[in-house]
Amino acid sequence: MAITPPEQRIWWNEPIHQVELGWIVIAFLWGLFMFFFMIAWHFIGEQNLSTETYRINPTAYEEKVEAFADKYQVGEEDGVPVVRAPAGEDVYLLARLWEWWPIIELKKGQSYRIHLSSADWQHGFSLQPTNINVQVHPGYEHVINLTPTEAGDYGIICNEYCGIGHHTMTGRIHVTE
Ligand SMILES: [Cu+2]
Repeated sequence: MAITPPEQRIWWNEPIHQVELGWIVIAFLWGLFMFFFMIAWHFIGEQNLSTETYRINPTAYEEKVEAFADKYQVGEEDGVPVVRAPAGEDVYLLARLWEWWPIIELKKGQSYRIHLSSADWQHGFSLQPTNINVQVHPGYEHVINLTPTEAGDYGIICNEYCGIGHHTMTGRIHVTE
């Protein structure tokens, strides 16, 4: 079948079918409801974390993360440093093509200030299996106050498509007793 123009060239002046109009109205109202309910989810679902955010140069952030890793490194897994920061300390995590660096070790019940930023493109910080998601942008340093409540191994995945190696962009947080 050939692709032919619509019978009425001025198709946008055709009357809308009742059913179609009904669905447009429903979708529009639902969109509005979801938009305003985002504020409620901050309180009800403990989602949409509050972060402090600062402007930073991506290279300066990368240097901060490296200094942090050098200072507190306690081991290595698959060539990636395992870093154990003292309780209450600032913890730095870097997103870059295509890894979350370094591997972090935290203690259950202790509070930390987790810093997140990217060295290159936009990435998504998704902590598995919990429901913590933060958009990570180069040039912005986000700080989250975090107190792990359960020991175990947590995975970080990138949930913002960032190129050919996106699916390999993972990281780890170990929470010890
Ligand atoms: Cu990514």
